[in-house]
Amino acid sequence: MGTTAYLGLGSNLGDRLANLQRAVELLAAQPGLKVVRSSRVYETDPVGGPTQPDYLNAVVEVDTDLSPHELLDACMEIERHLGRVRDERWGPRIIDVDVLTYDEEEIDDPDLTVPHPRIHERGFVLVPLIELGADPALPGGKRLSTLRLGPQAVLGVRPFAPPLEVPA
Ligand code: GSY
Repeated sequence: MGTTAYLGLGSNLGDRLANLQRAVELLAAQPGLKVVRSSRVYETDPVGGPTQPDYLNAVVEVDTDLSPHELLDACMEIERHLGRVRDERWGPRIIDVDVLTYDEEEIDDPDLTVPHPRIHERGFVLVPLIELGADPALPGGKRLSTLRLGPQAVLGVRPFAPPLEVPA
């Protein structure tokens, strides 16, 4: 197809693992998008927001012909389909599908910032990206592989389940 992008998936409401798996299936059903592989699933302490349940997080690599904004729209449509209500900013959610990177592109639009501005601060994104051997450029231009991460980077990120199944 065309462009490699990494998407972050998260869920901390309902059947969290089923929500992540369903998101992968819906992504794979999108025209112009192929899910290449998934990281394993991690259980992670919630970062920010109110007191809320632990998350399950994973990162998927996709190969896509969609533009960055078309990809964002597809992610938001999947969130809506799975019943996500965008209410409290850092609050609990059935599903979150974030565009983390889109090839080497830097986009700074009101509705889409790529690379995602908080990748390098979030263990629940860093650890699955490292597992996949992905080395995207981060906000500010540094590569993930050049970061010296302290123990806090992996704190609260626990392997939970094998990689999500990627439909053929
Ligand atoms: O940014 C996505 C939603 N989110 C998460 C998440 O996915 N995982 C963890 N561990 N904490 C989070 N806080 C928010 S908001």
